[in-house]
Amino acid sequence: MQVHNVNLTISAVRPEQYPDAKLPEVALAGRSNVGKSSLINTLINRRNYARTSSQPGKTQTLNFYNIEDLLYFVDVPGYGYAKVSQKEREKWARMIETYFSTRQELKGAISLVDARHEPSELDCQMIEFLHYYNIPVLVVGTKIDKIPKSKRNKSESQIRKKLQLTKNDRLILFSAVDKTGKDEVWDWIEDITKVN
Ligand SMILES: Nc1nc2c(ncn2[C@@H]2O[C@H](COP(=O)(O)OP(=O)(O)OP(=O)(O)O)[C@@H](O)[C@H]2O)c(=O)[nH]1
Ligand SMILES: [Mg+2]
Repeated sequence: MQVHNVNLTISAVRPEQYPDAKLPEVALAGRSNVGKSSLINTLINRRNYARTSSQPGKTQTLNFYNIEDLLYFVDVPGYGYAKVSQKEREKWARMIETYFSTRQELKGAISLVDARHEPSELDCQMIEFLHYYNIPVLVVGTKIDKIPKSKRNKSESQIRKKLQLTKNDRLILFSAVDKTGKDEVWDWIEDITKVN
């Protein structure tokens, strides 16, 4: 998809604040700093539309990006940032649970993991959570420009194994630097949301 029109429609914490445009939604989740905002920027061909963070753990709202009035990307605040208080964590968990368990417009989730490392326990919990709610999953392994080509297959199988991905879960290795995987990610999104 060639994207020309993007709007940050709303930053929401409660269901009353979600947009009511009835467009399909794709959520992006992953630990803080994994590259969620960078993936959005790459998909929409902007350098810094979705703010990439100099301050990890900062974004604590669901950010809805309206893409061409066809669909929304929902940037989910990152998990696993050490300096976030227990109270903030609980607030985050409630917000996420509410959104993923009730949102009719949600068609699928992109779960990002850093392809350079074995996925963390929190990454595993996120996948379990998405499976539990029967949400179609695309796992994106980020920052693969930092992995030599000869080691990418190994990284892929490590991610599949650790996250216990099923045959219904797609896995795509991605780089916001050299755009590897961008077209495949768009294909999955178009497929899941039935827009193109
Ligand atoms: N080399 C490389 N760096 C990347 C890539 N994607 C993101 N980064 C860098 O990783 C850092 C974090 O990226 P963000 O896109 O802000 O991560 P985020 O998941 O949105 O972070 P939070 O909003 O804090 O949850 C930034 O310094 C990016 O430039 C990539 O594909 N390759
Ligand atoms: Mg971000």
